[in-house]
Amino acid sequence: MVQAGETVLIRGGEYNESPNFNVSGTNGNWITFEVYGTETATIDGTSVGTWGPGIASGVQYLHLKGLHITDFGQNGLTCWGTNQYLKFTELMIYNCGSMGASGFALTEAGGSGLVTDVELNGCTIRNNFIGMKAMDNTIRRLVIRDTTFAYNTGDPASDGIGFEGDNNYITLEGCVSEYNAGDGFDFKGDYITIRRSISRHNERDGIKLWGTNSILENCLSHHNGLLGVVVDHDASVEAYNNTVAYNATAGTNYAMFVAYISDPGGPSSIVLRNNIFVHTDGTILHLGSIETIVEDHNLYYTAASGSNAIDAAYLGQAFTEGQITNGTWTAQSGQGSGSKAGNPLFVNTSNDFHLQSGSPARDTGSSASAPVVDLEGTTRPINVIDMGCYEQ
Ligand SMILES: [Ca+2]
Ligand SMILES: [Ca+2]
Repeated sequence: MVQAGETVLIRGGEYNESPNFNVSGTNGNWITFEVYGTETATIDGTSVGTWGPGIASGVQYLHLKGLHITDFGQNGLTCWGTNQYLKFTELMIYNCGSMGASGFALTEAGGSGLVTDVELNGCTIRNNFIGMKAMDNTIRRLVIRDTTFAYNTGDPASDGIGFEGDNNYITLEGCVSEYNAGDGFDFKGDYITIRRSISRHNERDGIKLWGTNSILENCLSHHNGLLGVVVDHDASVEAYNNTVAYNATAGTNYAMFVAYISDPGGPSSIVLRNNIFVHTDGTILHLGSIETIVEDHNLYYTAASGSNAIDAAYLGQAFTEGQITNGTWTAQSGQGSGSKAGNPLFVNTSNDFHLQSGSPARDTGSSASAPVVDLEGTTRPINVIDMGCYEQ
């Protein structure tokens, strides 16, 4: 029996089994299951059964590193509740969940108790029915770094990572969610921070932030089917140095929607600073029921003729790019300091959202609240702060 503080090394090969991890370490003496060296160890559900490996209810201080998990009809990996202090490093979970389940269910129906203080680092969750999910009100203090959610396409609601419900204190850094059938990042809890992350080519929304006290910084949301960024009613979000471009590929929609209309509730609070919005099919920014707003140093560009740049429903007015440029937006709203309209001159409008020289977004941002590094980790500023997720 493995003891607290010990590491179990797993040799390469294919393991046709579904292990139940039911051992706990202690504070400072974690138990680690780690694939040996550069070998590849795959837990393969073929002819094993439907449920992939599980973290047993009550397990603490456990670290899984390097395992591949594939071909389970239910979840590839499941935490069964009342778990605290778990780490998952460089896992690859793929081709799981064909029965309507997930690659990684951080919590699952039938589990019991909160799952808290969890880290994912460098994992890949791809080609599952759903990517990663959690049940309502089951997660606290989760950090996900450098993890990719891709091609999870089981049905039209299959998110890359979707934590629908009241799951709080979650940070994503350096993550990518792409080519999923549903949303890229879908978080409906409070205290959510998404930084230096990319959501692209998902068939529904790029980034959903549904709760209060949330931060979106240095993110890139592009070529998603519906909205680039959605902030719900009763929410509060601060958004700094994001690039939101060429979303609504499935048909006319907004680039960003604040106080989402289909979920009635109280007004939302929003801070928008140093963001770039480019949009080709509809109005760029919808501001619904607003409690407080701070909007400055953003760049707006729409190639849709006749479209407005800002639909300020809370003022009962909409504003064109020209009305941002000529000061009408500022005069009516009291916002818009340093904001402008114009083509940001991306290097490539399909896949490279760095700014060409001469871009109106270069050296025209605000230093207030600007993140100290950009999406790629480049120290900000170079010369003066740029708008958008890249500093040059
Ligand atoms: Ca969703
Ligand atoms: Ca600069």
